[in-house]
Amino acid sequence: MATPKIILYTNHLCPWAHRAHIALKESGLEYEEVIIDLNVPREQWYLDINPGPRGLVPTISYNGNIIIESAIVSQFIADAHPSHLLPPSAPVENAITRARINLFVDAFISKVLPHLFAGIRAASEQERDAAAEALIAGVLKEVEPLLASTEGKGPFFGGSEKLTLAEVLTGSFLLRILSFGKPEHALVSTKLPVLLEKAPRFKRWSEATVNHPSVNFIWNEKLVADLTRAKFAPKA
Ligand SMILES: N[C@@H](CCC(=O)N[C@@H](CS)C(=O)NCC(=O)O)C(=O)O
Repeated sequence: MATPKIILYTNHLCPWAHRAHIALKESGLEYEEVIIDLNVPREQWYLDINPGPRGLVPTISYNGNIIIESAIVSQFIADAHPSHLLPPSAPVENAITRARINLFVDAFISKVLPHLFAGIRAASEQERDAAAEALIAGVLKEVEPLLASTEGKGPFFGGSEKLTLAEVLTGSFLLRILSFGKPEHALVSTKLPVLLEKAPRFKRWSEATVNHPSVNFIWNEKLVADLTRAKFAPKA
């Protein structure tokens, strides 16, 4: 296959755009990067590329084909360049693996992630602690059981030794979950790191994921924490 020409329109502080970086890096694909300033209204040229109401990031141009929405972009990359991230959809065992990854990511995004944002926006200590408790409850009920296949095997989804699409789609959020509760940021309850000890599979999986170079190469913990506070945390 000829080397594709890929342009990634992105912003390194956006967890959704971050997914595309992980997918491209882990697939070993070269790409040109265009940073979109999210602090100013999008220019018309970008709205022409990504026609949604707000001109979101990420967008990729793949040999001139425009693809938007981070999950679709990441899946497209994994489909167009088959690798350890995601098996081709047939035979049926592969389709089952793909369904399991989709279910896992859906559980994480819908049952765990909302409590991270609730913790950041909480107006009181009590609300922050309640959000951390709800986050760990979501992990224990929805995510920990789906990580049973990592027991005694590789740390990534399904017991893989290498990243999978599951980590591509969750890694940027895991970076935030594991760092925002540190005392130096205290963006969510500082009890969160202790609470996460209750979920040993999640702990091993999430730590392996955030320590992987394809996941953390654009991550700037302090900058993201400071900007997240400025944008979302209630003003004192
Ligand atoms: N559902 C979209 C969400 C992308 C998204 O919300 N991106 C934000 C940045 S994190 C954005 O571009 N916001 C536009 C703005 O802030 O003006 C995806 O997964 O790609």
